[in-house]
Amino acid sequence: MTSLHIETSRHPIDDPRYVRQCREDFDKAGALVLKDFFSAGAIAQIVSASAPLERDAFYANSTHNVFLTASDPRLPRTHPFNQQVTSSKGLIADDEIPDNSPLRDVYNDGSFRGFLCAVLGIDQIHPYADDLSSINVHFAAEGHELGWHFDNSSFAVTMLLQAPESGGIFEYVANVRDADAAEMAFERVTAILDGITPVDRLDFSPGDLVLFRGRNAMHRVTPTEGAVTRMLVVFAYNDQPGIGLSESALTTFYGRTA
Ligand SMILES: O=C(O)CCC(=O)C(=O)O
Ligand SMILES: [Fe+2]
Repeated sequence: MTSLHIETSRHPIDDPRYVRQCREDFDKAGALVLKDFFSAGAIAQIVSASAPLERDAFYANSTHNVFLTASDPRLPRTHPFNQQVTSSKGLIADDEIPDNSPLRDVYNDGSFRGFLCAVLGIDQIHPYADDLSSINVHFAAEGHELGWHFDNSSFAVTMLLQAPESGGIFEYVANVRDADAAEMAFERVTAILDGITPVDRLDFSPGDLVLFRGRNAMHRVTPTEGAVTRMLVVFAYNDQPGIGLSESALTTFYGRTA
């Protein structure tokens, strides 16, 4: 148990019984929150190293549809393709994360990667081939939010670094669509956007590890309330080697390609 920064006595990620339980819980709910997964010392170090980077954060074009696709002027304004939501959070990319950050130790840790593979049910896990996508830190200052969307990737691995005073709540509706079957679920999407469908909340605190299947679950983060910025790290991986975002996707998400 040498995994740096991970509370392995509470979360024995090398123990097959513990791993099986996590996988069952994740499969059942489509989400998994492992409380106090990271050591408090590591979180404190990451927060103090990340907070000064907020002023360099990139703020992408602030509106998009739920599918993160282009709108379609041939369809009615009310069609989900044309319903724009706001995402005003900022981020820093992998190449801005210091080389000595504990985030890199965790991201590269063999036991951690093995644990993710086992829980996600994949054979391999690889970093992104581009220089920007693998580790990102998100910042949502007061009033900033992440609008309703489906992720492009089939799974997300995140850790909250700093909770806001209030707001900044992760809301979701599981199994809205089946992306692999090219299902768009326009009616269900509309009912969520219109506030008709009840939504679930995922409750997590700084240091908790969160695994989430965001491709078929529609989700958002509500606006931060109060003066404390919501800060969160996204650990992004692929199940195939050598995959990077396209230049146009990099430009959309980061405003640059390198
Ligand atoms: O900030 C969060 O908790 C979720 C982030 C998210 O959904 C995303 O980056 O796609
Ligand atoms: Fe997402």
